[in-house]
Amino acid sequence: MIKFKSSEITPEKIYKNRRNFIKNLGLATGSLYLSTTSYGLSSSTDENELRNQITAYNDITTYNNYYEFGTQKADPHKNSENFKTDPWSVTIEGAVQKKITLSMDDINKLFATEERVYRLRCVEGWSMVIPWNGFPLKNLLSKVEPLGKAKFISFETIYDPEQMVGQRYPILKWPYVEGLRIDEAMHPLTFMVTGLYGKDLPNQNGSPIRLMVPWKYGFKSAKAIVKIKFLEKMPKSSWMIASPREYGFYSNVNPNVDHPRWSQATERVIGTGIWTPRIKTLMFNGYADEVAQLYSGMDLKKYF
Ligand SMILES: Nc1nc2c(c(=O)[nH]1)N[C@H]1C(S)=C(S)[C@@H](COP(=O)(O)O)O[C@H]1N2
Ligand SMILES: [Mo]
Repeated sequence: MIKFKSSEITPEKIYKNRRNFIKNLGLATGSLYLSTTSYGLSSSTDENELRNQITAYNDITTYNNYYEFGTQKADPHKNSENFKTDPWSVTIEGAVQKKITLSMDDINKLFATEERVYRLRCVEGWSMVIPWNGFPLKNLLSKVEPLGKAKFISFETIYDPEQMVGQRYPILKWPYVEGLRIDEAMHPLTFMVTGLYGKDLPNQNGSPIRLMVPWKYGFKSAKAIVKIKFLEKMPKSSWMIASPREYGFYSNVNPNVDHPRWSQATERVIGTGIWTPRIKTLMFNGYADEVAQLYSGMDLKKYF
């Protein structure tokens, strides 16, 4: 394998080099949910190639939604530079036998990280493919004993308007809150993210720890989480409070259920040129085989 001085190369080059290396050995990469033949530099507009191509590190880290740091795509990258993520701790509380607080050091010691290459489909109609590092949320949840009456879980981002300029304005109800049903939270695809491209998670992507639920619209994946609560009742997320007719609790990616103001049938792949056609959005963002049974018998137009 070719050796680089680490100062000479971007994480992307290290990453692609490592993946090629792994591929040449004929080993699996741990990216169980995407084809491993699909990265590369092709400019082909073949839809599946576009759908599976890993997004460039630069795009993943400079085109962000993180309203705590501003509403323009370039704002989080610019405004989160000095955000303090150490010390950090996550508290799990609510309908549990005994609440716990874990520091990031505890979390890093307790849970071995793995890589998951997941699609991220934003409700706005764009998508990326991101090589995340982290561990299944269920591993973290197994550290508490939920009470029988617990049915839902909420996730809260840190509230710190001194550091987060966006929280000084009532753009959303702060802190940012999201929620899942317990069975969704316990699903093996539901992931706590602590890194990407094999590096520490950049501040603009939700450092030091964020959620990733790949079959749901991106806004379900709350960033910079400090609190996780077991609940009897369905929590109201910040987006549901902001606009209930546009944003539902489930927010499963669904090409057949349009947003009131635009179609959800197709998506723009970030990093491709403006002339590159949009690709078709897949049911449950392509994860239907794994997750469709969670919603059997449910009217997904009603429970959007
Ligand atoms: N706390 C918080 N989490 C958030 C958001 C936000 O504004 N605040 N934006 C969400 C939206 S709309 C998307 S699409 C994803 C974007 O994640 P990325 O910037 O890592 O691509 O983060 C989600 N998590
Ligand atoms: Mo989004």
